[in-house]
Amino acid sequence: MNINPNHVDILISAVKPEQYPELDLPEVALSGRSNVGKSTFINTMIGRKNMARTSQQPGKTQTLNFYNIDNQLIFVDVPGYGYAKVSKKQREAFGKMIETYITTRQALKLVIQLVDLRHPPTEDDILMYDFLKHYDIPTLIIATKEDKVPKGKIQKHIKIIKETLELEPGDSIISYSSLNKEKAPLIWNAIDSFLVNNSSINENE
Ligand SMILES: Nc1nc2c(ncn2[C@@H]2O[C@H](COP(=O)(O)OP(=O)(O)OP(=O)(O)O)[C@@H](O)[C@H]2O)c(=O)[nH]1
Ligand SMILES: [Mg+2]
Repeated sequence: MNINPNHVDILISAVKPEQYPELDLPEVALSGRSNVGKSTFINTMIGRKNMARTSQQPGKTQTLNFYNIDNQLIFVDVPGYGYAKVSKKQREAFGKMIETYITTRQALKLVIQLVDLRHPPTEDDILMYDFLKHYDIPTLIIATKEDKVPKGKIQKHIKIIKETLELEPGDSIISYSSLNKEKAPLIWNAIDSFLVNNSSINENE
């Protein structure tokens, strides 16, 4: 996929379905723990510094943020889970918002679930992956912060993630560093083939 970073727009920040954009484009949503690097991932994949707001403080993203990527697809930045300082009420509201989006959105073609390459997936990561599999959502796992793991240990960490999540055969995992962005073209290819092969999920909704 060839993306022109000058043709990337934030469309809308939504909390409920009436606010989702009405564009006939496939949507790719980002899920993962707070601070795992979802917003940074979007920025580095599109070659823009600050399109999606990032922060060293967890809990930065609080709405579903839709980004029109060069009229080819829409990235949906989603609030992270597992951030202790968010109130119980807010956590429930985020949970509901994400669940509604993932289970009803016809345009959703792929969820990119980000996990931290340094550590085994958390309980929340496992719950999220199981939730996606329960709804048959095609999933690409990106293991972030690859630059913080010694080169010789990367494969071992990937194996632990695969085993802990009990990754399904159709799902792939790619490690990634947003500092060097070396794998961005590879990930674009993976996204591309998911979009070609999975044109319809949630089609009965
Ligand atoms: N070293 C390194 N740091 C990263 C990488 N990706 C993200 N970070 C850093 O991790 C921190 C959190 O990144 P964000 O992109 O804001 O995380 P997020 O998942 O969007 O967080 P929420 O919006 O709270 O859910 C920032 O300080 C990033 O610079 C990476 O590949 N390598
Ligand atoms: Mg974010």
